[in-house]
Amino acid sequence: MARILSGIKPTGQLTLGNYIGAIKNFARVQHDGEPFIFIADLHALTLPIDPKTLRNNSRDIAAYYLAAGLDPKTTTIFLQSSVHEHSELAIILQNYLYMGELSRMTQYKDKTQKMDNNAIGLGLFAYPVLMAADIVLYDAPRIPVGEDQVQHVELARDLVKRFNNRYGDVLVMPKAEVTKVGKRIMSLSDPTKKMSKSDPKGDIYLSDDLKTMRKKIMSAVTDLGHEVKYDVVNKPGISNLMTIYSALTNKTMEEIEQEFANKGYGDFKRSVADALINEMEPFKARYEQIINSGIVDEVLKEGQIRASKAAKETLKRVQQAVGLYTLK
Ligand code: AQP
Repeated sequence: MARILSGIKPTGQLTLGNYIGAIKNFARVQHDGEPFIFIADLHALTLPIDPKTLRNNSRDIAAYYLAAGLDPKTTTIFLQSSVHEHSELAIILQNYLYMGELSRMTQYKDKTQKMDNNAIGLGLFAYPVLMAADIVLYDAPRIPVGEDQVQHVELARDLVKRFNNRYGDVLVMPKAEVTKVGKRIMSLSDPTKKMSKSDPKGDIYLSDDLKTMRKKIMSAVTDLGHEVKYDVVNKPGISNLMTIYSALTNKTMEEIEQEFANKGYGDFKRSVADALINEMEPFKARYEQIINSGIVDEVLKEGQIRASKAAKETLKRVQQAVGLYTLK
């Protein structure tokens, strides 16, 4: 069974974008591979974050993974920082990615746009190096991510090509698998922008209560006209709500257009809100049960053991390939 690798950064409250683009997708693919799903806590340090918030966010993500149905018996769920091989491999791999490549990454450019050069940490610049290490450490060919992370996976592919050309067949070539529906959920207040943890405007948070979720959907920005039609260029707001509805109900865009053919935006929004509540009510109840039990730490401990075992083997292979003198 091919390995699957992905994770989420505990930088803030998870959004509906993280749920549809990542978590729900992890739950879907978990049975047709051997998944390693982690909490990317080292990546969360690349911008200032309060230590208590980071700790709470990290536990939260583990609980959300479990609430979404990830089965810890078959899916290895772990904290990135609990497997020291991630950092060790990154130190080696940083020599195979170049400054020019790193400075062209969209996420780096976006995040540093308004920052003073003197305040940009090396970690933010080198983020894709650590992410490449995360990916190759588990010999995983399958990397399920939202669309915004594809560029980083492509860079990891360049690195693997470069590394293997020099040392032989050492690293497994990864490939991004983008969620079919919901690869980029947009902000509800500005549907031309990605719904993002770091930009709270127009977000639905998984921590929002059900009433707030409904209110946010009902007040989402829509477009001119009254037709429920999938047209990203001319109807970005309605198209975004259709994507959310489709991801929650498994209905195609054509089916949704037919369902609301003679109805207005109000009716459509009510149905989107109903579908969201329908899914979030039991999901949030499971989360509450999990977060208030000892299960999160148990799962993370077991995950650390299993992930470390896999990571050690790859790190050793890389160390030997580049000529580090490894002891038995
Ligand atoms: N809006 C989105 N639509 C679909 N997928 C999304 N993802 C994030 N936002 C959306 C996917 O969730 C996974 C984890 O993302 P991440 O937290 O590691 O990175 P991110 O996407 O860069 O995070 P944010 O939300 O922009 O906030 P910051 O940067 O502050 O943490 C990924 O698979 C991502 O594609």
